[in-house]
Amino acid sequence: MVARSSEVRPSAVRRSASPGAGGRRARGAGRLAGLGLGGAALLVLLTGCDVGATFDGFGWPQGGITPEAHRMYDLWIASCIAALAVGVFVWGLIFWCVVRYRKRGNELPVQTRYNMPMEFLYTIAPILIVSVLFYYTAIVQTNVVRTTKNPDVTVEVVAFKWNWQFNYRDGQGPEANTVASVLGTSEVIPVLVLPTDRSIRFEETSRDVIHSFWVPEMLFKRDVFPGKVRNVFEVSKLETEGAYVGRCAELCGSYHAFMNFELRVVSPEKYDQFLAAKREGRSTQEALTAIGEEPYATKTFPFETRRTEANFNPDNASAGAGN
Ligand SMILES: [Cu+2]
Repeated sequence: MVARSSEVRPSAVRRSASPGAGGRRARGAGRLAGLGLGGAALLVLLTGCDVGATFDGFGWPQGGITPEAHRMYDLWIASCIAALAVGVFVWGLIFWCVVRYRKRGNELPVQTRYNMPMEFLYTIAPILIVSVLFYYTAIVQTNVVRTTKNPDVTVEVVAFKWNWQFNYRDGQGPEANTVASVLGTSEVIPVLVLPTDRSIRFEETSRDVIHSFWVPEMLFKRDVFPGKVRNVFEVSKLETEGAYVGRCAELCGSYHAFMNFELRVVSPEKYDQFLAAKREGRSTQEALTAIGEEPYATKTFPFETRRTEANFNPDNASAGAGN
């Protein structure tokens, strides 16, 4: 930076050069900034469950059903709190400057340059903030995408236009065998039955285009690629029994929006019985009935193509079947 001395009045140079008021002010601002940063870092350290519930998750979906979902949720809440803390601190400084240095006459106010504490603060504070956010993001991300050698359950997710097949496997990788399978059709929504309290590995592959496997309550989605790519992710356990809608989250064609499935989380005992029934050759609906579950999806329904003659020939609607 080149000093343009013509802009700086001699009085200003004298005042900023003196170690009195300017130095104290800089130290005060430095202390304030340190306090703000420390507070932000502390807040990031805290998991913000209660705060999140109070503020409706700051826009993040609540009610995750995996430990990984809770960690992602906590990271989001803590990041929001940290951002708000920094925001409030900056707004405070702005308003303080507006009031403290409001116009008092026609003379140009003191022009301060080369204030090392301030310049240092401007540089270090953002680096610190980004470092703290990066640190916690890296920890959570590593946890979420971690895979293990021997998960309790391995399910192969096969996506195709516009439905899903779920293959229960006897091992990992493409060489493992399918021991039971659930297939979605135009009439029946595929129900993916999985147990609570067991680690589950999802191995994804597509038969045609790119899809994306997404259960909103897992707070996680991952693209499903065609070809040799097997996209893999794991959850350490499913915590809550129940039925959850699953979706395709990648625009894959005309009926992408209707490419739904249902995740049915049951007890480990029921899951074993379901799998045994399937291995005996029973249909998914029979196996679900056998374990006392609703045989068909309860959270979503097969899509209606609405392909009537009226859709294709709007001018001849009266001659067609539907309108
Ligand atoms: Cu799709």
